[in-house]
Parts: sequence; structure tokens; C-alpha cells
Amino acid sequence: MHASEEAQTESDASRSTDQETPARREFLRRGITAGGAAVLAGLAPESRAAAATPQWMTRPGQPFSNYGLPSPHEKAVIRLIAANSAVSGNGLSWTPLHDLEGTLTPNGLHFERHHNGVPQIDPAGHRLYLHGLFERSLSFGVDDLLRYPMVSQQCFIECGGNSNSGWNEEPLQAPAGSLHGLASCSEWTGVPLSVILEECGLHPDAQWLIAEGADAAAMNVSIPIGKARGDALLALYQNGERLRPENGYPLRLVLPGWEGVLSVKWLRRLQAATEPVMARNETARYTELLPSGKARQFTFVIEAKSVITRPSPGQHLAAPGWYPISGLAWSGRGVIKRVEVSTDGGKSWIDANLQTPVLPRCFTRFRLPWRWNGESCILQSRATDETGYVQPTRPALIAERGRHGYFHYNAIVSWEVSEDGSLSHVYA
Ligand SMILES: Nc1nc2c(c(=O)[nH]1)N[C@H]1C(S)=C(S)[C@@H](COP(=O)(O)O)O[C@H]1N2
Ligand SMILES: [Mo]
Repeated sequence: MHASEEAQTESDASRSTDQETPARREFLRRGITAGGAAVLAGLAPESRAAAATPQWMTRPGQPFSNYGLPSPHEKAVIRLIAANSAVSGNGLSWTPLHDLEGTLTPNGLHFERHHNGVPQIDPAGHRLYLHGLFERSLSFGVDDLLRYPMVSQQCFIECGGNSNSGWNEEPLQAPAGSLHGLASCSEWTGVPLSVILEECGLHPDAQWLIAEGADAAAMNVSIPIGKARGDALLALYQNGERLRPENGYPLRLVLPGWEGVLSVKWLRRLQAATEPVMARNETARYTELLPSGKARQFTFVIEAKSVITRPSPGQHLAAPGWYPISGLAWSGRGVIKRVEVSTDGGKSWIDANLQTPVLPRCFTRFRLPWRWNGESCILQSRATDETGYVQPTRPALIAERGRHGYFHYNAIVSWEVSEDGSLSHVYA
């Protein structure tokens, strides 16, 4: 303890111990309560309640903590995990979108997608290597990168496989977060990748940058050089603190608005090349066979999407009356311009309020007050982005993409409210 803190504590103590023993304090407390009862009897119930002392006001609270944790009363707000038992460390965990409000995802609840677990990296032993079509092959330690000028960028990261149960024949019954929570939104801070590419002298023939992580999967992908020289970020910080191990500590790529697989975590290697590497995650995965028989490949940008997070399945409307409708919309193409809400299964739509500031490639919170009349009804939301793209209905998405899809599902989501106030996932 510092001297000044000690002095502070001592004077506090002498002030209160002068005459106040615990017994005397107890006497005073009881005395006040007994004497106060007569006065309180004449008061309205709310005033009476306001004058009563809640238990946590009767003794000092908990001490300081070095790193804060959520209230124990919020212990149900967690990432739900789906691990692949066949491949060690392969799987995912969802952000519980249905339990959160606003637009930023707390770091401990950022969704996770790992192909081979979370490497435990000592930053002192980690380097980023740049090689291939550069004038100079260079490597950078984490401490080196921390000395470069930094920028901050808020954006969502969404896995291209998010919401993929929407392709199922029958609607999956699960909380909104477990259906659509492979998406999270953070403020990322780090060094613009363009600065480092310039430092190495990128060759004009370089068309692709092949990025590889330092996990046991050595996961790699190919990034078009335009995006790499554009807003790609070498992120070191996430919502103000250093990255969490599960989100790429000590260094990850962040490619705003593009599907999550490109935001390579635990970034170790960037190779400049004329061709993509044709990695597993850009051939066998994150591609889809279209009705024409051709496959869609390198579809990087996340199209506009939205989901109502409150009320949503697993939640319950106690009785007819007013309820806030609240949800999230996002688009990899820029700003969300409009979110409409329907409470009659898409027959009529009303514009929701958008929480400001509305930022490009970020979660955008929409809200609408709604009065439930106690009848069964279907709630939907529909996002429009700055390009004029409107989130499609499920039949429209299936007509365009066919039934072989697994990735990039962004159709309108429908929640049915039953007369008993329960909610379920339906296709409308
Ligand atoms: N090195 C490495 N980078 C990776 C992955 C991985 O398994 N290894 N998963 C990718 C996928 S598929 C996604 S969707 C995002 C998930 O980022 P997050 O776990 O921080 O949410 O990281 C990407 N980067
Ligand atoms: Mo992903």
C-alpha cells in the first residue's frame, strides 16, 4: 500500500471508530428502523420502498479487483460452444446476440472460430515475415509493430458460415445468438497493412497476398492486393486492450466488411504472389455451387443482413402490452441506410430507428416500440445498405443460390410470437 493510501485509510478509520463500535452501529440502525416505521406507514408504497434500506447498503462492498468480471447474476450470458469432436481444437462459439444491447461486443463474448485451437503465443517469440514479390523481405517483432503509427477502426467480423442453418429444410430452434452469432463488432487498433507493404517495397506484379497464421492448422488464405493496400489492418488491440488469445493475440489481420476467414489470426506470414494459393478455405470451403452448375468463389464481401435480437426465441412476452423491438443490421458494403420491421409476416413494414452514429461495416442497432395485442404474429426485419441492396427473403435467396449452399446466408429472419407469449423460429 502507498503511504498516502495508508494515511487516507487511517483517518477514515479514526473518524468512524471514535464512538462507533459495531454494536453501537447496530443499535443506531435498529433505532432508526423502529422509529421510522410510524413515519413510513403514512407514505405511498413507492416512497416506503425508497426509504427502506436494501441489504447491500448496510455494509461496505467488495474490494477492488485487478480485472473486472461481469456480475454473478449475469452468468447465463455466455458464448455457446460447438466443438468438433473429430478434430482437436476445431469448432466455434457464438456471441449471445440475444443477451446484448448497443453495437459493440464485449471482448469475452466475441465469437470464436478456430481450425486447430488457440495457440498460446509468447509475443517475445512471435514475428511477422513478409516475403515473395517484395523489394525487401523483412520481418517485424510485435514490439517493432507497436512503434508504428496506429489507427483505430470499428467494424464487424462475421464468419462466412454464419446463419447457415437457414439453408436447412426446417427452421432450427435455437436462440438468436446460436443462429446468427458468428458475428461480433469491435474497435480494432493497429498498423495499416499498407504501411508495412510500402516498407517492404511491394512489387507491381503482386496481385495476391497469402496470409498464414501461427496456429497448429497454419491456416492460410489469399487476399486480393487491392484490399491489402486498402483498409486492411494489422490489429494489436481490440476494444482498447490487447487482443484476446482466442481472437488472434498478439497480431491478427482485420479486413473490414469481408468474410471472417480472411481476418487471419496469430498472423505470422504474408507472401506476395501473382496467383492465389488455392487454400482449403477458398476452394472446398466458403464457396458454393450455384444452380447454373458453376461455383461461386472469392465472394469476399458480406452482404446486408439483419436480425431481431429482442424479442427472440427463448425469450417470453409476459402479457399483452408494450415491448421494444431491438436488433442488429450490418453490411460489408458500407453504411446501413434503413431497417424496416414487420409484425405481420411481411405484409406491412415500418421504419425502425437507427442508433447513431451509423458507421460503415459496423453493427447498426435498430429499435422500434411495439404493442403486442396478445395474438399470434410474425416479426421480421429487413436491412437496406448504402448501395441500395435490400436483404432478400428466404425464397428469393434460394431461387438465386439454389439448395447446395452452406455459406453466406443472409435472408430475412422470421420469429413467430405465439398466443402464450413464447417465440419460435419459422420460415415465412
Ligand atoms: N490462423 C487462423 N486464423 C483464423 C482462423 C483460424 O482457425 N486460424 N479462423 C478464421 C475464421 S473461419 C473466422 S470466421 C475468423 C474468426 O475470428 P474470431 O475467432 O476472432 O471471431 O478467424 C479467421 N482467422
Ligand atoms: Mo469463418
